[in-house]
Amino acid sequence: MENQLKRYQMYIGGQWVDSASGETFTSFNPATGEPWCTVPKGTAEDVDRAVRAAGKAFEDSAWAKMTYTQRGKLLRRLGDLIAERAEELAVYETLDNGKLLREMRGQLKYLPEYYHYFAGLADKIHGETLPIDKPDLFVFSTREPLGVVAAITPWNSPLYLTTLKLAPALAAGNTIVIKPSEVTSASLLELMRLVEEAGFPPGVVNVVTGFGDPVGSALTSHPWVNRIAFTGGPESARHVVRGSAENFARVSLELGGKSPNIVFEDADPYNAAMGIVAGIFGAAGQSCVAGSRAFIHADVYDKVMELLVGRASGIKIGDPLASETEMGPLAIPGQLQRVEEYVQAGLDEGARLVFGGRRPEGLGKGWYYTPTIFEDASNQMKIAQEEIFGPVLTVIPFRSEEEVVKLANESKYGLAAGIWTSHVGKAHRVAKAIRAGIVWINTYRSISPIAPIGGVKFSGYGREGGWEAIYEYTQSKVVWVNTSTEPMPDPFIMR
Ligand code: TXE
Repeated sequence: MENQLKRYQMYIGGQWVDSASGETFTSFNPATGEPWCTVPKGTAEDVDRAVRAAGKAFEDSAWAKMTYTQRGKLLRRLGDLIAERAEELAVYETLDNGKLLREMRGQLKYLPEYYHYFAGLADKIHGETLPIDKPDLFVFSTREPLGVVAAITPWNSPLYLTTLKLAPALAAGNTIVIKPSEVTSASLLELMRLVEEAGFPPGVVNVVTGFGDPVGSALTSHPWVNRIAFTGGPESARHVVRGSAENFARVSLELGGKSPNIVFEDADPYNAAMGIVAGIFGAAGQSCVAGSRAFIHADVYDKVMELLVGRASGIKIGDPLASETEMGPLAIPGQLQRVEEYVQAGLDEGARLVFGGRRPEGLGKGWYYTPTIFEDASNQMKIAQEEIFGPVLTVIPFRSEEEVVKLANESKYGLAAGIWTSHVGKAHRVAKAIRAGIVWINTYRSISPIAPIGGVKFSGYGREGGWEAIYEYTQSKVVWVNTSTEPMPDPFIMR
């Protein structure tokens, strides 16, 4: 069986290699539950080799000597190559994580925009002249790359979440070692062929595949790593932050959320209902910005629920490669089990199941789950407080703006929020009052390379995307020049 599977290698220092141990692991297709490829099971030794390759490329290589404009050209070329291969890359993502080919195709076709955006920024990274408050001193700052970046990604949107780290890190002149989720290694390894074809010098981009322990932990605690960009769950994030203490590496964390989607009485009920569907059933709820708590004003509750349940009950579940499918399977059996446990917790705590709450029939061995809606729930229940990362929505009615802002903010998370209203003043008031890194008004799950993403509170810190990302991957250096012809003043006082 093993022999028939596609066999991948890792990409370290410009070479395609097996793991130092020679061991591999298998990746499964969530739509069928069948294995489809093998991937090297990386070790701490592989990590060390990759980080050293990245360190060398940063210190002393063609990359280190390149102008920012040249680096921008390479990034642009990579974006162009991704555009040419978008369809194929999208299929690899779907085979690995079970998300709709439609959605992955959309993401992959849009991905080049990120490389083009950061390619454009590459030669606009500059410092400032500082009008210092002392005579005879000319002072300026430059913005410099940080060094070796470690990027750790989850399984839900492998190349998109990699790109949010890779594109700005390279635009700023860093080098990088990427560890993809053990669930979804294939598309990143395919991307490395394009990195090679684009002409990035060896060691600038490296991939070590494998598990959190030992690959993730060896990477985040490696003494040569200067910056860690992590997307995933809070438990692993704690390990990452501890690992970073070894080298005081700068860290950014994107850890998901329990995002509120708020429907006011003056909202367009159809748009609001579809916004809720998009927020929680898009990607089968396996999205860091999933709008998993819907707060609906009591005056429009029945109307919006009718539209919402009507659309959710009509969602076509099935083969993620088929064009008519609207919801595919969950990525891993563990995720399916996690969803089932949360649904049981909701029932045990007294919430009422309006729709779903089971595995659909007739879909073979795939890891499918129905869209699920709970009502009669309180905001304190587990299903309203913990990130489920599956197609499970908790709906709670409200009566006033003040009440809903309090409910929305009563969460340890703070990644995203949706507001549905036709009242412009209310939209702005609530957007300001919500503690989250992203607020969408009369839309949901919109993304762009120009807009930063990131959370507050338990959702993590740091931002990905937008101009801010350049700051995340650079640091300033201040240079003081004495222009005076006078002898040095008293050496025992600060100047
Ligand atoms: O994430 P993990 P998992 C949430 C979601 C999900 C939960 C767990 O709620 O159910 O997290 O998902 C690597 N040092 N999100 O288990 O384990 C790991 O190998 C360094 C939210 O997939 O955090 C993988 O590459 N790295 C999220 C990455 O961390 C370690 C998306 C994420 O895996 C490590 C996915 C360690 N000690 C899940 N241990 C979002 N925000 O989008 C593991 N890893």
